[in-house]
Amino acid sequence: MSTSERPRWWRDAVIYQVYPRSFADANGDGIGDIAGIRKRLGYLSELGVDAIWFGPWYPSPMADAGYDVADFRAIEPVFGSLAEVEELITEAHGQGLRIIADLVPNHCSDQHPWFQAALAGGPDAPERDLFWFRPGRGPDGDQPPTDWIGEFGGGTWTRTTNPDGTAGDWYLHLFAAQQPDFNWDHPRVRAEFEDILRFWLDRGVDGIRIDSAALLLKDATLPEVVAGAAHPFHDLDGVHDIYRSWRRIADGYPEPRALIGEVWLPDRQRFTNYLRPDELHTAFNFDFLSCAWDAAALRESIDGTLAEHATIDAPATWVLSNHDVTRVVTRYGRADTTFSFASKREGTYTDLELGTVRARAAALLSLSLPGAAYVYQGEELGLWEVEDIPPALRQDPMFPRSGFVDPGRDGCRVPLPWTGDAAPFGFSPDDATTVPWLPQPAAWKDQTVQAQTSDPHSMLELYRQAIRLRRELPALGNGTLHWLPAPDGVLAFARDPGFACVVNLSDTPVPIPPHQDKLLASRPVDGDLLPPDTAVWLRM
Ligand code: TEU
Ligand code: CA
Repeated sequence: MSTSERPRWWRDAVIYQVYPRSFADANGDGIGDIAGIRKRLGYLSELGVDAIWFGPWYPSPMADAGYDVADFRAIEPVFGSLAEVEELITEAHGQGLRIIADLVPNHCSDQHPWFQAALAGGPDAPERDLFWFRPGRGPDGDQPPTDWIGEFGGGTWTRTTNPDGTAGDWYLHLFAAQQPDFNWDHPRVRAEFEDILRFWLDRGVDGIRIDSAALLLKDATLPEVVAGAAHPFHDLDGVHDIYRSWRRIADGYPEPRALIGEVWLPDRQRFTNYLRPDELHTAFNFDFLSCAWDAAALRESIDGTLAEHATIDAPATWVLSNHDVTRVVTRYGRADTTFSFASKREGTYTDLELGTVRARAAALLSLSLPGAAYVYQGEELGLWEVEDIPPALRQDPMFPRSGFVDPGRDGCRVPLPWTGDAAPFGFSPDDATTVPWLPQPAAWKDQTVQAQTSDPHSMLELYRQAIRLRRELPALGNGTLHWLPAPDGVLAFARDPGFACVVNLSDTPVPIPPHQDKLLASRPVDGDLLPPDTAVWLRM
């Protein structure tokens, strides 16, 4: 289908997340690149997805895997060139695939020219106003301006040294110290990002994923974080004006463009505020991503999501994982199947076989709920979290910033296995000079695209069939559902015309409701009993 035929495509798309460092490495330096992605585009169109979201591809010192951006209008040379990205966009469009770029407006790299000028110019540099420079507390100014805890753990301020060598002001960074926060109260910051937005939309990008979208504004009086009081940097009301102006820009293009928010907020109403008709088009459903493998909890998450989105006619999204969270197969194999940044601990026992069975059922659940669905690269291969990466090879700043307690996010970012029996599994060419930037487990020989292709029981073929059916069946995609009567521990819903999905999360087999055909099951179903941890799609 050509990309112009479905105007509000984001409402029911299947969106595949490519993590550029780990997708495919064409030049053999062990790091994924644009040329590698272009070689593997056929894989994505064959998988049947509608759009591809690319993690940040900008020049970056990689203090936070590219979320520390040094130039928002160029491409990291390790990944390739702007010309190659332009060709990628054209090729993807030719195959009916839409492209989503990742924009990081909350902060930049400490190597960004504005921040460099702010440091070099000393305390009076006008560029300091583009960031949050403040004197320290205490007689010598050696105490940070606030005691805020950053999103990666640890403090949020780093002290600078003046050009004359004396100790200077502190600057704010909600993430790593190499990621100074922009001051969004400054008109130049706003104008700059409107221009950057146009830069990418002008290049034919169909959507923009907005990183840390709820964090941009800060309370300039810098109060401490107090339970029950307004938070100094989460979800300030004024942030909505920024997205209203971005929406006007996006809507100014003839072809439909989508703004997609990364909004982590526990309050569903505060979350959907970002999706009002004149703001963002859609946002990731982290409520669903964080939910336990439990029928009552999932039903509550699904109902709460749909009800809240319906109030403003916004499309729901269904997300099982991304590059920040524990891989689904690992999470669902643990005793505690929820996700939270605070309780993410490696080495907790996990039953990968059980986790895989559940992840298969979860795939059929998330691909049949009303709205859009996201697939994080490797989810379709059933990859698990790599928990034994040697500490010396870990790259994620979360690891050192947590005092080496939180293992960080490297375990879900290991390069994809494509072919062959040994690392690099076709991720890099056979004659590559360098090993992949994170080591791949030897056991991934059974998880490669090649090994799974044509195996009717593989995760990959399950995803391929489910996405194909989702395209064929008019009942799937955006719309509504109604719940069917079901025993405790079972999710059963129907969608018109003539479709039902039943997921058994209880520990005993349950009868499958009367139906015409079984369209697809997450594992073999014998007769009319649905085994535990299994999902089935039915023609009614
Ligand atoms: O993640 C943002 C993010 O996960 C936090 O804002 C989240 O709210 C917090 O950790 C919860 O306590 C995005 C990217 O996805 C991530 O990879 C980057 O490291 C981060 O922004 C900084 O750019
Ligand atoms: Ca490379």
